[in-house]
Order: sequence, then structure tokens, then C-alpha cells
Amino acid sequence: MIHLYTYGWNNKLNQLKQDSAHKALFHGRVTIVHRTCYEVISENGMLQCELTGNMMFGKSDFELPCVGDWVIFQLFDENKGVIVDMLPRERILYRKKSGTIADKQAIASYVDKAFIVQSLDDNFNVRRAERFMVQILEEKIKPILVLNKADLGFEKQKIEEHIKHIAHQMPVFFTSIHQPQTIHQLRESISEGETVVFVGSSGVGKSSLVNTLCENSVLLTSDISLSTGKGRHTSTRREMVLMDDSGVLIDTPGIREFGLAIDDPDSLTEMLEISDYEESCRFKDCEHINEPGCAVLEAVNSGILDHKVYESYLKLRREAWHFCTSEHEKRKRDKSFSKLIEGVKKYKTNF
Ligand SMILES: Nc1nc2c(ncn2[C@@H]2O[C@H](COP(=O)(O)OP(=O)(O)OP(=O)(O)O)[C@@H](O)[C@H]2O)c(=O)[nH]1
Ligand SMILES: [Mg+2]
Ligand SMILES: [Zn+2]
Repeated sequence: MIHLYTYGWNNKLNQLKQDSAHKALFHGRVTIVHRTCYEVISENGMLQCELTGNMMFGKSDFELPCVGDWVIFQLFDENKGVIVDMLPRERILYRKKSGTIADKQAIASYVDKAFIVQSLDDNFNVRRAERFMVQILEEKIKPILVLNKADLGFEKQKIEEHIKHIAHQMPVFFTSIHQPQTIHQLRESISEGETVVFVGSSGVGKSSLVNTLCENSVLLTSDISLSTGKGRHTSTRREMVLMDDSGVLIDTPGIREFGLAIDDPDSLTEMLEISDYEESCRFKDCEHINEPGCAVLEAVNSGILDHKVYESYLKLRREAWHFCTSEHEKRKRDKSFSKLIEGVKKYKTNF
């Protein structure tokens, strides 16, 4: 029998299930999502599951089960099931779906920590790290910056200087799959039953790190030439693997463009350590663009606040504003659309 506690099952989840309408059914956690089929780990092992029509009806893509979700299913064969419900979601890592204005995509749920992986070559980019960090913090997930390929040589002092404003928000690890000590330290940062999602560009070594942490080649990695350091997309799906019966690791395909799906743009000042200055702005609703008595602008002009961090803040805030106002509009539209449908249904039944 599989002990789902190693996969993150706990008393709170158990209570949620007991309070649901399906307490007599089985539960499990989604490990891989195929087009319409879900691989679910349960006490009886791995199952292939499908969704009931009810689970799909009227749902946006991001509301359908994703890797990490806890689901309730009915068994209809030894290793086949039908998902009838999902426990209420927590700590979901979202992104804006690329090519859309305000659609979000759920990357993984019930995430405790997110490893933002970058490699210490030309992939290292503090602006991209900020972007991932704010989205992760938005969901109260713990971000951790993993700077990989440390064996390739890099200037540690320079890197630390670049990340000093975000290093308070997230621990930083310098790792290399060729330096066991660095992997050991990373492993130590994952507690029993914790779920960790790996995110970052293609080729930075996410799958290699997962394999090395598990001491097993469970995932496919690329064999790109190290001299170019450029990655093709090797991983094509999100996939959950268990680390030594103690941590749950979720590998994800490389992300080229990580768009923000943030509902509260005001939280950005705190995340980027601008809120201390903001408190001294003359106006409570100061937008820190050109208002008189703006302490944020003063900090930028006097050089205490890095100009690049300030610009990055404005850019991320603009994006978050755009997302949440468009999302709000969209919700309003969806609501009036469903009202319209209801109206049509009533009209039809009346005649
Ligand atoms: N020198 C060096 N190479 C590494 C390290 N980690 C990974 N690599 C190499 O980097 C290449 C890409 O690794 P992957 O693990 O496939 O990268 P990925 O982030 O999973 O890439 P996608 O699946 O495309 O998103 C492979 O050739 C790895 O062997 C490291 O610490 N040092
Ligand atoms: Mg990969
Ligand atoms: Zn201001």
C-alpha cells in the first residue's frame, strides 16, 4: 500500500474529505496531466483517470485538475478511475496563459516551495527572477532561487550584488549536478511531505536537478552541448516525482515567457522592498510616478533604491494592473453571459 502522507496528504486534507459529499470514495493526487487523462497516485498505486462530464461542464481550463491537485475518484477497474470531485485548492502557482490578455493557467497546486532555477551563464537574469518571485509570493508559496551550473565558473560577488534586494525574500542556493555537496544542501531544504515545483527557462537543468535529488534518472534531460549552453525544450509536461519518500518534486517544461497573473498589484511594493519608502510618500495613494513628496522617487534619485529595481517594479505593476482589470472585466462579461443563457433557458421552458 502507498502511504499518501509521503505525497503530502495530511489531517487537514483528510478533514476536508470527511466534510465533503464523497467521504466514502477514494482519493489521490494528480501526478501527470495528459490531454484528457489524469495519472493519479492513490493508496492502491497509480491510476489512469478521466473526468466526469460534471467536472468539466462550464469550467475554464485553469479550474480543471492540474498536477498536485487532490481528487476524489470512483474506481471502475483495477487501475482505472473516474474523477468526480476535487478538494478545495490551495497554494496554486498560476501564470498568465501566453497569447491571452487575462486567462490564467494553473501550473501546480498544493505547492509549498517553488525553486526558481537559472543557470550561472547568460541565462542568469535578475529581472526574470523577480518576475517569478512576485507570482510565487502572491500565492503564499515560498520562493527559493536556485542558481545552477556553478561548476561552469562565475563571479559570486557580482551575482550576490545583483540579487541583494530579493535575497531577503528568498534563500539562494548555488548548485551543480557535478558537485554533490551543493545538491545535498538543496535536499536538506526540502522537508518531509513538502511539495516543490521547479520553474525556469529551458536548459537550465531543472530535470537534471530533480534526477540528481532523487538519485535516479526518472526524467528525460537534454544532452545539449555545454559550450553553447542553449537548450531545446526537453521536458514537455509537468510531472511529479517522489524524492526518497520524503519530498514531492514537480518538474515543469521550460518557460519562455512568464506572464503575471496577479490580482493585487499593491502587494508588489512589499515584495520588491519598496514599501519602506512608500510609507513616507506625501500622498497615501501615491503612484510613485511624478507626485510631489514621493519618497520612492527620492530614494531612486539619491541612489538608495536601484533605478533598475524601480523600473522593474513599474513594469511588473503595469502588467499586474492590466491582468487584474482585464480579468475583472472578463468575469463581469462571463457573468452577464451566463445570465443571458439562464434567461434563454427559462424562456424556452416557459413556452
Ligand atoms: N555543467 C553543468 N551542466 C548541467 C548542470 N545541470 C544540468 N546540466 C546540463 O544542462 C542540460 C539541460 O539540462 P535539463 O535538465 O534537460 O534542463 P531543463 O531545465 O530540464 O530543460 P527543459 O526540460 O527544456 O526545460 C543538460 O545537458 C544537462 O546535463 C550543471 O549543474 N552543470
Ligand atoms: Mg526538463
Ligand atoms: Zn510615492
